[in-house]
Amino acid sequence: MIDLYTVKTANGQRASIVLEEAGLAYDVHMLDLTKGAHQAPAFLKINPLGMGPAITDRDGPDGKPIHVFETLAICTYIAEKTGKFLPAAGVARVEAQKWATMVAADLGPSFAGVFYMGISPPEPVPYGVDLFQGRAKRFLKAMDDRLAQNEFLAGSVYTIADILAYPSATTSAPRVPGGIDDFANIQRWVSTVGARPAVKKGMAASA
Ligand SMILES: N[C@@H](CCC(=O)N[C@@H](CS)C(=O)NCC(=O)O)C(=O)O
Repeated sequence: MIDLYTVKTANGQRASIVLEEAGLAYDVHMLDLTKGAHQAPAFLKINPLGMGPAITDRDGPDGKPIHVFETLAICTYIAEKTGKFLPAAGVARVEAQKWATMVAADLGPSFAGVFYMGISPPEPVPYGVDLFQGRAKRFLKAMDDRLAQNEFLAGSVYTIADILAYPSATTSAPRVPGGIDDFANIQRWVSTVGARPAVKKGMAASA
């Protein structure tokens, strides 16, 4: 059994989608950020960074419980535990890791930057908003070009790169003007990925 500590954002949705896709049983614990649940001492023992999502796998390596935080690490952990959604070797594995890292390290933080510069402060910070919107658009364009040539981000197989990217392209992209309107290949991919029953359930679990 896995305990999922989630949030109602793209990051939380990534974690619940990968658990649904893997077909693992999990209990949902919703973290209310507005009430500081992510800073509670008990949660800091699970994720010392004080951010959601995180998971506790009661049946981790060597049968011992393990805590996993950071969405890229959560998706990789579940993929390796189940042998699903991360090819074992070869070009598809490298591509999955490249695009999964791009989403976690570049695209997601650009949307976070738009939030911290333009949505959460009492007065938007124009330089920051322009910077992060521009970066988000640049990374979306790269994704769109990739999806023009490939069904999925890693190539012909659905992987954790798609699982990480889907909530960014749906929940977060409206933070930039036009969202994904100019990106026909991302729209086609959103339709394909969004039709998967596990993706629908995973999105609903962190909504
Ligand atoms: N790099 C982290 C980002 C996680 C993150 O930013 N979580 C947000 C909610 S979407 C959060 O808990 N923020 C609270 C805070 O930063 O204090 C990941 O991929 O898991």
